[in-house]
Amino acid sequence: MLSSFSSAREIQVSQLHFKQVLLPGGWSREVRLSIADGRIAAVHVGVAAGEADERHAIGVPGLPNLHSHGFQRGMAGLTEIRGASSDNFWTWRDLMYRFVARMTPEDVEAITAQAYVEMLEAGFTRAGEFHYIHHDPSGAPYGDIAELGGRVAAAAQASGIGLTLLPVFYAHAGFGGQAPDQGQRRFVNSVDRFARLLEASRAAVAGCTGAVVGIAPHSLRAVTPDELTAILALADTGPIHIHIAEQTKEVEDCIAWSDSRPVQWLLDHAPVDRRWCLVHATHMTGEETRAMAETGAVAGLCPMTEANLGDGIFNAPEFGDAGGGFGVGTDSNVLIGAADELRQLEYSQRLRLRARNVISTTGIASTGRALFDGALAGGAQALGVAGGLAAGLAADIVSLDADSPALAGRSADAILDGWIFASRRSPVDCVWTSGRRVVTNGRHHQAESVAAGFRRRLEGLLEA
Ligand code: NGQ
Ligand code: ZN
Repeated sequence: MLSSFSSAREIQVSQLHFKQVLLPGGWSREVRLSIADGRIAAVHVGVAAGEADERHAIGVPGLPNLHSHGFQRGMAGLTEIRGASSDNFWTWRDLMYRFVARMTPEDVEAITAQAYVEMLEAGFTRAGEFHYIHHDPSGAPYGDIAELGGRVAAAAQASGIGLTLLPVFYAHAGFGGQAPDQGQRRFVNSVDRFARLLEASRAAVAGCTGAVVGIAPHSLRAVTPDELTAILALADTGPIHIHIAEQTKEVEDCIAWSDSRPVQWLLDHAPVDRRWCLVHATHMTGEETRAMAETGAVAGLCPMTEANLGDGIFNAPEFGDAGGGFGVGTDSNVLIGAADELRQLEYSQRLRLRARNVISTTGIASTGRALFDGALAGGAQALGVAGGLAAGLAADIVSLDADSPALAGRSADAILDGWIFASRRSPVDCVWTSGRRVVTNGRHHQAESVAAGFRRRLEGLLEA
């Protein structure tokens, strides 16, 4: 249907009607979302479905995935084998570096596209790509210094997922400016070259609707204080992400270097505020937890990866009590699922505290709702966008299958609890990003061709 008032350029309008939908103010019934030019043009509550409406039962906002390394999808499940001694994060990282060493630009694009298709099928509508493979296998820049950022953008465009690209500054193997090691050669830039990379990255995402470019000092391990100051000066208004306090060894090394724990050091030396996302922030004292919450920075939690890598468990109750906001990320992409991240987040707390319904707003909403609302608000903030279904915002929408057994007879918050805690198969039905439907019946429209490209690339990579 075309709007009648358009003159030179006609704006396409479509109308979705939901029996129940989660709006910023809560669940509403009989709702029409009018979509024009990729955005929600109007929200009408309490209206019967009309002839021009495409009808759906349940609608929720698409969730932001605030932390992804898309390429790591290609090695998912390949590191679940123990080496000669004990296995840990650092031995996993050695294997990851070996995987990185061989990847071509075509590999990066095909693997990232597969990750993004899976994200969309899971109900994520935007990815925060913490992107640090920049150079060719020898460590030399490509002719276009943002070649690989461009490949990530191409994957985002092909899948339709919203992209917040976070070009990463990575220069050292450990605290105190240690020289980078061989496995890190594809990541490394001087501050000057990083400035050029950042400019080129902004150009590389030009074709992606609604793309945002932020910056990401990789970690306090990989960036010196002077470099941190220098690259923060290059950031415009976009988000700033950093890995922090993920592993206990990192905390110990930071103390040995600075006499300070990582989060404490960062809060003392950097202008941390609402633009920041502190990824993991696993190991914090109570004092650090409260101080971080007060900055307004988002805790970028990646519960599935944190479990897979043996990182530890985030101090959620104290952080929440201090008013801290969180979002979730699929990080290593070992298993991509929005419900999975939210469930793991809550279950890790239950196991640690031997309690139930830990991440909840007492008596106000269910745990599923608290997890979903938290991840939506914090994720959007961390990715530099506004989240939720409201007029003027991007039409990033997920519909759920009301016939899914886990949703039987449910309404409102119980739907989210059924999805997150009780679904054997994902109830995600359709997904729209910027008003365009990219998933139907739980399947991405390009799922087959993207998976075929992914398989071809993996066969090449794994036999090499
Ligand atoms: C990453 N992964 O950037 O992919 C890191 C490992 C590094 C996690 N921190 C690389 N989970 O630390 O150098
Ligand atoms: Zn990461």
